[in-house]
Amino acid sequence: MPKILTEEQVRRYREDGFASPVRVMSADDARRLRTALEATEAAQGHAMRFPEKSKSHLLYRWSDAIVHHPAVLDAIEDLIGPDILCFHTTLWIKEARQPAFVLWHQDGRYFDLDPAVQITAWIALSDASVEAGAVEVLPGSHTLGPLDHIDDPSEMNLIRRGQGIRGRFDDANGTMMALKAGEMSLHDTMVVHRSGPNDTDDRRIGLGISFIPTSVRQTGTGKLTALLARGTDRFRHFVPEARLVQEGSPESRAAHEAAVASFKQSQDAGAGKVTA
Ligand SMILES: O=C(O)CCC(=O)C(=O)O
Repeated sequence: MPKILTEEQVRRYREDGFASPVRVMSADDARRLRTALEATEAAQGHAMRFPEKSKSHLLYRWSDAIVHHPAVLDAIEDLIGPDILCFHTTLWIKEARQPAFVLWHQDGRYFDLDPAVQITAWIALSDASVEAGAVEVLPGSHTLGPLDHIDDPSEMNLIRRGQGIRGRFDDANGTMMALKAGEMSLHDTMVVHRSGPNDTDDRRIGLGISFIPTSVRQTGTGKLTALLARGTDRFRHFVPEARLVQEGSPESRAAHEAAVASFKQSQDAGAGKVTA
C-alpha cells in the first residue's frame, strides 16, 4: 500500500515515466518557502544563480526543509523504497516574461548512475502553469534507453551547456506537468522532457530534487557526494554530505563548495552530457 501516491499514480509512473500533480504542501506553506528564498536573494543582492542554485539544500534552511519534507519523501519511498539519498538539487527559476527554456533531454544521460534509477521531484514554489513554462514530458520515453544529445548553448537555456536532443522529437508534443504552488511532479531519469518560456507576470520557481536508492552506484569519474534523506545507507557508494546545521556558517559554505565542485567536475568530464 503506497504511503501518499495512489496505486494509479505508481502504475502510471512506471508505465509513462512520470506522475503529476502530487500535492505535498499547502499553497501557504509554498508561499512561506518562496518568501524565505526571496529573502535570501535580497540579502545576497542578486537572483539565485550558479553555484548556489546547485545543491542549495547544503546552504539554505528553506531548501533543506523541502528535501526533508515528509510528503515529498513518502512519495519517493512509494517508488524506490525507504533508503533514500538526495543526489543533487537544482533551482529552476524563470523570471517573469523571460524566454528561458530547456531543450528535450534525459537527466539519466549525464548522471552516470548504475542502475539508472533516479527520480526528479520538481516542487513548485510558484504556480508553474503552461503559460509560465511548465515542464513537458514525452510519456513512455523512459523506455527508449539513452539517446544522443548535442550541445547547443544559448543564454536563455537554463542548462548551462545547452545540451539537448535535436531532430527526433522536433515536432513532438508531450504532456504538460502544470503545477500549482505546493504541488510536485515526479519524473524518471530517462524520460524525455523540456520546458518553454515564461509568458506570465510572475516568476516560475521550482526546486528539482534528484533522489536515488542508496543501492545505486556512480560510474563516472571522481567521487560524488550525496545526502541521506531517509533510512539507512548500507552501501556507502557516495561520500556522505552532512545535513545543514547553521545557515551561513563557514562550514556550510565550505561543504557546499566542495560538493558542487565534485559534481561539476564529474559532469564536465562527460562529453555530450548536460550540466545544470
Ligand atoms: O524546470 C525546468 O524548466 C526544467 C526542469 C528539468 O529539466 C528537470 O527537472 O530535469
